[in-house]
Amino acid sequence: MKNTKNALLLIFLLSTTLIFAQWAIDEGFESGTIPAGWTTYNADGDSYCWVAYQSSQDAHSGDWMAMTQCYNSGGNDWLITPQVTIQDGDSFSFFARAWYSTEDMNVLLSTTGNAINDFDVTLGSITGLGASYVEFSYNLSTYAGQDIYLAIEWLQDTYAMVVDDVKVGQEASLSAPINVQISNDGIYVKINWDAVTGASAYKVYSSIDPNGTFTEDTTGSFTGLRWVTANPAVDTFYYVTAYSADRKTDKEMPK
Ligand SMILES: [Ca+2]
Ligand SMILES: [Ca+2]
Repeated sequence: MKNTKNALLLIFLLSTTLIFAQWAIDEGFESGTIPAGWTTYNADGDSYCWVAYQSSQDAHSGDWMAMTQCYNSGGNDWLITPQVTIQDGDSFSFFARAWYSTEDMNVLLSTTGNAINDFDVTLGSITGLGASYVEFSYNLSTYAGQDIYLAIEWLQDTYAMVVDDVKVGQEASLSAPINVQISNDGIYVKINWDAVTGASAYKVYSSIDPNGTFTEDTTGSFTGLRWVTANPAVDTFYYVTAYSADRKTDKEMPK
């Protein structure tokens, strides 16, 4: 560690931890089809089953959703994900709603095949699902290391059911900024770093005590991957974090 006038240049990295899990399935049906690898069963035998349906005002995201319907009673159609290998911390989540009034559904899991009878684990049995989107989420850590299928079984209550934004896995963690460098010309402190994949914003934190509490430093201004502030009156320590939505990386000090 070397000290320059009014700004400390820190040589060590606080952390290089990088765990990069991510969504194995992240399906909003925006391709306009039920994608290859998915399976549907028209269990009620009528002429309708799960399809991709276009309506921007009814989709949870984008313009498309998965939808099934029945004009009689006893509608029962299955929407099944591709086989997916589960990692610790993974979850299965999706948004669902009735087209109108209410619908029922089972959320099911198979550790074997993707035939209807293979789905012998019931994650949830939902009755009275209303016409506003509800997010359903199930922790799959119990199945870490296993290859599974996940199913949404629609049980008709009224008319039709909608599903969108089906996700299996977990949010990718951002890596910490790297090549964080600091300079101090006696007028300005300038910090720059390499872009972090997936980051939408960065924040700089500072403290006059390296073992003290760092707080977000709003004295400076960002220009892309550079942050500049007036040379502080006292020695100051900094670190940089990357953000995407509400995610935050490990802190990374300049070197
Ligand atoms: Ca969508
Ligand atoms: Ca059907």
